[in-house]
Amino acid sequence: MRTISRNKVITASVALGLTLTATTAAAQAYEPSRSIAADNEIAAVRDCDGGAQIASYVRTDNAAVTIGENSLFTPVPNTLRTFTVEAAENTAQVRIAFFAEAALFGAPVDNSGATDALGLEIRLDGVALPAAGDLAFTTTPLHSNATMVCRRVGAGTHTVEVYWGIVDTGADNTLTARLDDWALDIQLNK
Ligand SMILES: [Ca+2]
Ligand SMILES: [Ca+2]
Ligand SMILES: [Ca+2]
Repeated sequence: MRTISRNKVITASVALGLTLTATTAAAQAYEPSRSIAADNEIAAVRDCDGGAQIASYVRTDNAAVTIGENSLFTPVPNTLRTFTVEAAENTAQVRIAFFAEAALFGAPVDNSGATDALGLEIRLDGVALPAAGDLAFTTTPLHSNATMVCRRVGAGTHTVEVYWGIVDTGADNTLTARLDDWALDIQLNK
């Protein structure tokens, strides 16, 4: 069963790579609410050990998209993808990585303390995977950033979609966010 208890692992993405920081949420200045229920079936979503590769799906887009402030996260255009796990496979590991040039405009120059951020969620079958649940994808203009999540799923058709939104901590800034030159990498393994 999936639960909606809050995940305590925050993934911080940095330019051209991944840095994972395990800490408590209380220690982070940036702590947006999830926009939807999160998948916290810990054993299924924290450690993913797959076998032989089944399929690989990579999609890229070099068109910039921009959003303003909204209380709801919204889909990143063209990131909705479906994949199928054949009945004969029974289950498969799915590993989903998202890379993009990301920018948040309008935040205070040092953006310390009550941090504003571009938040990002990778949703599998409509549920945010936890590593991306509290993810500040960027807090400043123009970095190439990345994040990755994983899960074992059952036979059938599954959907992946990336969502994003702006978190204006303190509601005291006029913020816009932009994604450009992104890649969505979906890998299926036995
Ligand atoms: Ca571009
Ligand atoms: Ca603010
Ligand atoms: Ca604002």
